[in-house]
Amino acid sequence: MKVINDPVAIQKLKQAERLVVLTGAGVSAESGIPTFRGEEGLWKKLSPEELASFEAFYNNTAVVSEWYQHRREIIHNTEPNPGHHALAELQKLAPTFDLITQNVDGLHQRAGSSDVVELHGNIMENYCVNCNLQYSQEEFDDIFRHNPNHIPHCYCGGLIRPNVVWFGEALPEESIEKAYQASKQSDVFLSVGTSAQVSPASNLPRVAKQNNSYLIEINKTVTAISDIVDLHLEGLSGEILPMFLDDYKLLRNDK
Ligand code: BV8
Ligand code: ZN
Repeated sequence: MKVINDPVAIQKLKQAERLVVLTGAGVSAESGIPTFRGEEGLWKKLSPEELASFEAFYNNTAVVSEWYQHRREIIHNTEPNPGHHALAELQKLAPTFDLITQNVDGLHQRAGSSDVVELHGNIMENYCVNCNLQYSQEEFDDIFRHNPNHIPHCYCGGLIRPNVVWFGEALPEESIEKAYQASKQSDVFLSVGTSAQVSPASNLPRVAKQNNSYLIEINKTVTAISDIVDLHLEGLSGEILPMFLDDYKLLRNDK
């Protein structure tokens, strides 16, 4: 076995019917997408409240819209990494599998994962705050390019915003409800590449633990939940997840 050597972990993974994975910005870091709170974090200079909130958008529409365009540019030029691909493979092998992500970059879907629960939305989708008209990224780019002061207006005159959940905004009811149910019913819960500082997503590992799920964390450092996990695998998710997948195949065949 490459990374799963703990006998309890081996037993739990052998028996597990329901595997739930929660991912954060760390799984996309090796694709070249900056995380939020790390040393190279997006929010090193400007704080999240100054950028990822409706108030910031409303008061500083051009700056916030440019920030999202900048992030879309980065995402557009990246590829899923081996960690994303390993999770897509894992989904095919586990009896029941739920992938819950805090990321808005869509890389899990591009790697082949399906039924991804996007707790914080998707940065490539946009809608009008006034009439709710949806805009594809191409349509948005066109409006943005033709608007010299970078204030993206809908045909109805309203402002067009990214389809992401900002601080102080409720998560999509259906997504968070599905995530809670899956976490509660999980046999093994993997928390990968998240600092576990943003609620309500950060409640999910705790809900899993309270319901006797076996908690595994993959992160390059310790996090806010490291004290409650059963197994902490330290390192880069792009390296650990493929090894985790290999081990999982071995122990499932050895049932
Ligand atoms: C809500 C927007 C209620 C999209 C994001 C005090 C004051 C004000 C608010 C609060 C407060 N206390 C709590 C709150 C609530 C707040 C919150 O939790 N704030 C935190 C900061 C304290 N939460 C909210 O506001 C949420 N809404 O509660 O609404 C409500 C209810 C009903 C009605 C109305 C309102 C909304 C939360 C969503 C906010 N939106 N993003 C965008 O622009 O992207 S949050 C942002 O953080 C991202 O979505 C991101 O996904 C999320 C979590 O961050 P991580 O993914 O964990 O990333 P981070 O950089 O932190 O960590 C990366 C990790 O990876 C690190 O651990 C690192 O070690 C590791 N790593 C790095 N590289 C690798 C790696 N690991 C492995 N391999 C590697 N290669
Ligand atoms: Zn409109």
